[in-house]
Amino acid sequence: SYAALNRVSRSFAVVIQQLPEELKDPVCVFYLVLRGLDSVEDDMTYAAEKRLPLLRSFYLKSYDANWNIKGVGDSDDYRTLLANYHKVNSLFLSLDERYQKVIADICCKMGNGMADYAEKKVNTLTDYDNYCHYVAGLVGIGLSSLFSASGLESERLQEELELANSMGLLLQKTNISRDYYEDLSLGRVFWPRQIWGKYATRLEEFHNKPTSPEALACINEMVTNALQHVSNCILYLHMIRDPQVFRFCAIPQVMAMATLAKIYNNPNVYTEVVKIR
Ligand code: IN0
Repeated sequence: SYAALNRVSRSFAVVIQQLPEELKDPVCVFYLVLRGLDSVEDDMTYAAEKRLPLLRSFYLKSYDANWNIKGVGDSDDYRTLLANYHKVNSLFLSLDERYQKVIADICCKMGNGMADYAEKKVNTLTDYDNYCHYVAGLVGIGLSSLFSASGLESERLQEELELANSMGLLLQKTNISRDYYEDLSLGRVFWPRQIWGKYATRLEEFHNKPTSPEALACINEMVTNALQHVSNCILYLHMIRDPQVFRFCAIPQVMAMATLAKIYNNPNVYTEVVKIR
């Protein structure tokens, strides 16, 4: 499973491996299960009649030590992950039941949310927050439960659902803001119409006129929307006691902040994928 982890995530694998021993396997499995679910969601060449039911039932597959699926996934690494998914399941089944329950419960909620959103568009700011809750906020909520279940963090952490949700929303909104060009090329739209509709009648207009005042005002509003979650993220990080758990949580947030600083007022967002070093 750690080899699989290294394949699907270059830098984040290192961040997981520095966690306290007790949490390494649960978080590694949680991450791979979520990546598996993502791979199903993202493979638009996989027919919706099969993809949506699989998203909804994906959490059950973890209990089947032999389950895998071939030919699904939008990149070689993701196809490899799903084709060897039985290995993730055997590590899942070796985990303490408390951890299994948290992982399966979040996977169930997320898969259903993804399937619901596959049919509808992100129009309002409420839609935007709801979609991000399903794909990222739930990750924060699940991680909090794993941290509390390990005894390394307080019982109170898993009750702070709003703070944990904000941790995921800041990361996901940063990705969505940064990935305008990649998502547009792939025919997917995650920017809420309630924001971009103030500055254009079609989302492609920004790509054609990246330095226009409207295009810059729009990326700036996307960044400002993401920044709303910063104070909750600081409050969440403040509750973490274990230094290794703290680093695990803080590193992605620091990278997100650096990305937001880089994409603010940056016309290159509209013509390439802007990456931080
Ligand atoms: C994550 C998050 C993550 C880490 C630590 C604490 C978190 C608290 C709440 C929510 C999410 C938290 O971090 C990873 C980071 C990552 O995968 N980085 C990639 C780079 C990239 O751009 O893909 C890398 O290879 O380094 C993250 O982005 N997500 C994630 C997924 C599962 C888990 Cl267990 C933790 C994805 C997402 C959608 C933002 C939640």
